[in-house]
Amino acid sequence: MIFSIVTIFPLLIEACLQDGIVARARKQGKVEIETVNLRDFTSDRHRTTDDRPFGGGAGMVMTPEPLSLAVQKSCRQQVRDRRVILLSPQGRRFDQETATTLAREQQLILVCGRYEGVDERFRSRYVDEEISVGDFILSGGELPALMVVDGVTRLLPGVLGCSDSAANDTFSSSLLKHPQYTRPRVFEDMEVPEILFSGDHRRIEEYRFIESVRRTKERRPDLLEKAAASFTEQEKRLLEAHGLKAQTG
Ligand code: 9D3
Repeated sequence: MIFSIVTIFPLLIEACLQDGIVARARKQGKVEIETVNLRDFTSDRHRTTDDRPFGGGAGMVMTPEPLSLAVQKSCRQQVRDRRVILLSPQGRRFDQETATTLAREQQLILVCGRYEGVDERFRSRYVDEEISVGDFILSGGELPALMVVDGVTRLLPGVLGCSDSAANDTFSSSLLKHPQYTRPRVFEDMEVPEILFSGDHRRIEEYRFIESVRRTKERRPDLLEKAAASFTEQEKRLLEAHGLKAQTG
């Protein structure tokens, strides 16, 4: 996978890629990440990347020429499966399914928006897909682009070791994680649930499943609705015995 990140803040991007799983994958050559400085594609003395909106109004708009030149320069010749992605509040929400789909591409060109947005003509001619990371206001697309790099990179072959592997529990994908404990056995007068020392792995899995459902119901009922569709009859009985009614049929 090649990521090309078009931005006016290449140092911000590089700073975030110095540590962690993505940095390791990059050093090992499992992913290539290049930052493309948008200002290198300007032609005026002040290296301008934005201008006032036609029709008036507050805020500035990113001009199309530097963006198009930066994207064209970033396109690798040998690559066949490539997508140009604009990070913008108008995009579709980034989720795990999107990450999985994007992980199949050979190159992702991530364009970080700034100011009030980009000129529509750049968007319509060069952008394949717009992505948002959630319903809150950020000051630009750089942090969202890093989220896409992180979420996609950890899905690439050989990037995760088996210990931090994607799916450990049977229900890990659809429910929130159950409470977890490690040493010490007593911390500030709080003990670890006894069941976890029982050695009875079937009952431990049941306990974890119940706690996962409890948390998901409390915090993310939207997730539980989807997950409940694939609960087995045995799981439904177990939940009912613990006062947790399965949401759907
Ligand atoms: C009309 C009011 N503007 C807010 C002051 C709209 C607006 C423009 C530009 C809001 C945010 C931004 C900059 N944000 C992004 O470029 C962005 C973003 C985000 O703000 N939230 C979630 N995902 C993303 S992806 C890119």
